Amino acid sequence: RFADVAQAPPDPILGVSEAFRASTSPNKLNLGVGAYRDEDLKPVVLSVVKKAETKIVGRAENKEYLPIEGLDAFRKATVDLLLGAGHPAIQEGRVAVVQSLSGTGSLRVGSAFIARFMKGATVYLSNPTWGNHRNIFGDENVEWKYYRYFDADTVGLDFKGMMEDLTAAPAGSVVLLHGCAHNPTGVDPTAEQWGAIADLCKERNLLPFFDVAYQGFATGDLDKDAFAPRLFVERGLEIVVAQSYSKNLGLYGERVGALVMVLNDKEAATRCLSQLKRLARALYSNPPTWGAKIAAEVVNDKELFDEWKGEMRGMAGRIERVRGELKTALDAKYPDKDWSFITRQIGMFSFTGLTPAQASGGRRVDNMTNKHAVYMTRDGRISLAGLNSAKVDYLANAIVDSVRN
Ligand code: PLP
Ligand code: TYF
Repeated sequence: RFADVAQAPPDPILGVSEAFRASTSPNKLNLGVGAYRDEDLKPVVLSVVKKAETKIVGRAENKEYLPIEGLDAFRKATVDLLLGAGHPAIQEGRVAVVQSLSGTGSLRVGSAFIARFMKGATVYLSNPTWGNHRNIFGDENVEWKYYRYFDADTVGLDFKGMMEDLTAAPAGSVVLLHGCAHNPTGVDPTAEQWGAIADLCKERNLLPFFDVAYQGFATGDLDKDAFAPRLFVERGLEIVVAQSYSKNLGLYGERVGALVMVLNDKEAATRCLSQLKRLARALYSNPPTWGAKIAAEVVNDKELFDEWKGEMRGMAGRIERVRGELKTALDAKYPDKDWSFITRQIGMFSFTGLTPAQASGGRRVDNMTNKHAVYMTRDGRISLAGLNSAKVDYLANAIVDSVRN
């Protein structure tokens, strides 16, 4: 019966971690998965998370199911974080929110909603984008297409191409936008460009669907990193948002996130929430409790919230520092090449351009991994969260060797 089931390909990102674990090289460096590491390259549990957990344990709460839509204190916290506490949309009751299984699960609930209530709509994804976006929409049989995004020549945004492609998208299409710290390129639109994208979405009746996986990780400031979705709402657009606490609270394995719809009409928000619950009921019934309690505890407690902001600045700051050190090392080793893109890019990643389109066929990435034991994704992305000062010189040598040969 199952003899004909074909082997599925390994995930292009998580497969890198598997290969890293299998490597016996003493120099091996894992720059694949986007998960924060400290200067000793060890995973981090934030101090605010430990404090929140102690408080929650002290309350000796039960393990009852949460409601389908999740923990109320968390739902409030997550919308406050996204829009800013006291936002008119919150006061007017036109925000529908379900706690879901981190960013991925929230995106999937959004995808299921599109499949059911926006039949025939196409989702436009940036080229390139986080690889799982294609699975998330494809598995719901939602058609997806690319819009131009990354310009390899400038190592920046192809804003003109993006606007042309979105202008050509049929009215009623969905546009997937990275709220900040675009994965994998680290290239975000400017404030002015965000304004133009918002206006275009309004004019062409496109639904913006924000993937907010790095709020606080781009600039170290939660409010600045929510600039884009807040701007769209300010301009009267209805938006859908998938939020994740994997990176900013370091809750990766706890699966904490939310799917949020900010609408212009309270009654529509009530009905949409009822349908989101209907979808979640069949997908997983109700979300997990522990991580949601932690996130709610941190966001809703002034002292913990302020401490969290400090820890987030610390994480974003460490990444920014190794970014600068890597650029300095590359400038010194290979001064004829312009490495300024490294410090222009934002967030956890650097898109090194080590494999310009199909041209090198991944040859340069192969050299990085096979010769230098630097594990990274084949699109040329490196996670700077996996780098420390001690390894900068080693990495710079590997990059120069791979670019030259
Ligand atoms: N979206 C983007 C762009 C991401 O980079 C990630 C994680 O790397 C996610 C969503 C979702 O991650 P999670 O499901 O752990 O929240
Ligand atoms: O590094 C990235 O881009 C992510 C990381 O369940 C990740 O793909 C890993 C596991 C997961 C979600 C995201």
